[in-house]
Amino acid sequence: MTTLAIDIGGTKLAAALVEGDVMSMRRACPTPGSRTPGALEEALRALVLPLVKHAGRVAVASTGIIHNGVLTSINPANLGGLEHFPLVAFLEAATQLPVTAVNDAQAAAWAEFCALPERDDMVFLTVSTGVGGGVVLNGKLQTGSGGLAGHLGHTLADPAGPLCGCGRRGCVEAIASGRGIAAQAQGELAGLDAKAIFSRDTPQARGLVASSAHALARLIADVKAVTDCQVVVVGGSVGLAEGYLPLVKACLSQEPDVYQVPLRAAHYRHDAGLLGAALLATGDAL
Ligand code: ADP
Ligand code: BMX
Ligand code: ZN
Repeated sequence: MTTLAIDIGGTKLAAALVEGDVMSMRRACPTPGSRTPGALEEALRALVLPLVKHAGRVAVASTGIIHNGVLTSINPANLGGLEHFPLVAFLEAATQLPVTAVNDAQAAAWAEFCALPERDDMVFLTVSTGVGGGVVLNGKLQTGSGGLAGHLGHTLADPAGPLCGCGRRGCVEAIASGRGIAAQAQGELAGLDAKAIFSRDTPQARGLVASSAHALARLIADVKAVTDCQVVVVGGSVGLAEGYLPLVKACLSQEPDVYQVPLRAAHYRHDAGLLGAALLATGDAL
């Protein structure tokens, strides 16, 4: 059966048809910035309706805590201020198909786990609009009793750091994410997004990228201590940006030996969330 996979991120929405690990008719559009669900509903309808007739089910990977089919933002700033959205109920009504939903980084973790040559314990980290995570231990994706498991972007990087949209001060996300990088920019970089900041070769731009990589490397050392995982896979548009992973590797190498863990770029690149949602919906592991 063909799955219509949907990825709801803080910056972009993507959808595609998935059979096995083959993806077709991929479409994407910007995530609307609105505190009300109407704009997201409209964007989702326009994105998925052309694909619905080809599919037998819908599988969603979405930013936010996904529990019992409902999306709750831990950091509403990452979703245009939207705090609560009845994701599964809305998509079932809009498509008339059965719908499953899981957090975007948890979904991507599952796809990336399935791509590993050995089914090692692994942690996936996305550095994108936010910083998300997914943990696979003993072959099982950890979602937690309420969907919160793996929200590693909201662990502490700096108690004196910037306020995070989740209400905590100094989360990894507030320093390392695309939004965090952009929010800290000043002077000639003020108002630019992370993509533009990465393209600038100035001391401030290099400093913001280096702080992000440092915070991520320290998080990875913490993750190693908590899970003893054998590999960490990094995705998201910031995580996959040219030169970023080597910076993270260089920072991690400064930590003591016990915290060292191999780092890899996401095998499925920007499609890990779409594919992982589809795989979880079918119960397949590649
Ligand atoms: P989403 O969060 O919607 O899943 P992305 O993974 O594309 O989307 O992450 C969006 C963030 O990545 C934005 O902050 C954007 O500025 C940044 N970004 C996009 N492309 C690049 C790039 N080539 N280099 C660095 N940052 C990028
Ligand atoms: C935030 C949080 C996570 C998400 C992560 C990455 C919200 C809306 N999202 O920490 O659930 O996994 O961002 O999301 O609270 P992305 O949009 O950057 O992929
Ligand atoms: Zn936070």
